[in-house]
Amino acid sequence: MTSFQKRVFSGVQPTGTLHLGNYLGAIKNFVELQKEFECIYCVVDQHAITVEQNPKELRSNTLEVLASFIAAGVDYKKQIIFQQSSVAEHSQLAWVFNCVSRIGWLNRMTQFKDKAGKNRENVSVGLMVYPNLMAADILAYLATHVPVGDDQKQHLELSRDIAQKFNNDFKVDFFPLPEPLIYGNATRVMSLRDGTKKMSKSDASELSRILLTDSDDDISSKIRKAKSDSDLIPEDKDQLQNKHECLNLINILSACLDQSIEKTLAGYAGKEYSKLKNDLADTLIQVVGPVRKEIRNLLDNKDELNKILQVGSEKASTIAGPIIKEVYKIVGFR
Ligand code: AQP
Repeated sequence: MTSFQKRVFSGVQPTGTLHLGNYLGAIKNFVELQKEFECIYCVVDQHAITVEQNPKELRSNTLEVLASFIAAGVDYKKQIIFQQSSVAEHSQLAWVFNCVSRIGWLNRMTQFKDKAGKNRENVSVGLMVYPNLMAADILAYLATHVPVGDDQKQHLELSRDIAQKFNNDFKVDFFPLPEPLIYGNATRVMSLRDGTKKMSKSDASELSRILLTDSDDDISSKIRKAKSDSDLIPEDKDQLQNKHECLNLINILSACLDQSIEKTLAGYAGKEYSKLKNDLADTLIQVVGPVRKEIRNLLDNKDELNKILQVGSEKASTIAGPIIKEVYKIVGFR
């Protein structure tokens, strides 16, 4: 069994301004992992076009996601940050994986079912084969670890299945089976309007999510209006199981303070929601405020951001190029 060099890969879609779920579920961990791993972070614009995008907005969202990575603390000089569509190897490997992956596997993907809904016959083929492209993103770098939010767990399992099937079909030990890194108190941050739905860029309600670009006033107002109930906050974690909105607020605060849910809950047990909401708003202002300011500064110099993407793409191609050449040899293209 080959021992693979440890390498982190993850991506974020430029489908809109990033929110607290993207930050706490993924990007905060991207920053932590730099201490231990070689990291490759990608703005996955090819994934974004699986649903309709306005080209001008897609271009500006790409720079905003890049700025958000850097503002959150990803070191673009030490790590690789780049745009998916500028490295052709992603599409090249995705085609090979379209032929390795099985339709039955894709049919089981819950994200596809959720996003396609009743419109299944009319959504793009890209939306269905999205997980094959995701496997290609990761495996084009032989990445071993993938930090993601909980919603991407099933796609990661599919990436492992594809890697395994490729290795078996061609009797090689070429691809690692990438491991999901899903950790922290905010692996699934929920909507502020409905504690059973994930916080998402595409939710119709602006009040459902805290954006990394929100002003202090926006943050306070969204948290004040966050759905809650008229009971007092329960004393223990088990009583939170059916109180989705309360659990979400406690989870977010715990993640921001890097402390356990039990410890956070102990501070609010038996109290009204107003105290929790005030403290959460203050904490979020401390967390989001500096990121917002840095995003704004970075977006003032778009030439510099474009240069960072260019350098990142060149570095990424240097790694992916020889790997795809090898894949082509294995499948019999050359
Ligand atoms: N609510 C969330 N809680 C925790 N993690 C989350 N992530 C997304 N939402 C949450 C994680 O953020 C990373 C980037 O996600 P993405 O933008 O590539 O795609 P997504 O998961 O589809 O995110 P959205 O916000 O719901 O986008 P749209 O609305 O465009 O589909 C991933 O690691 C994801 O797990």
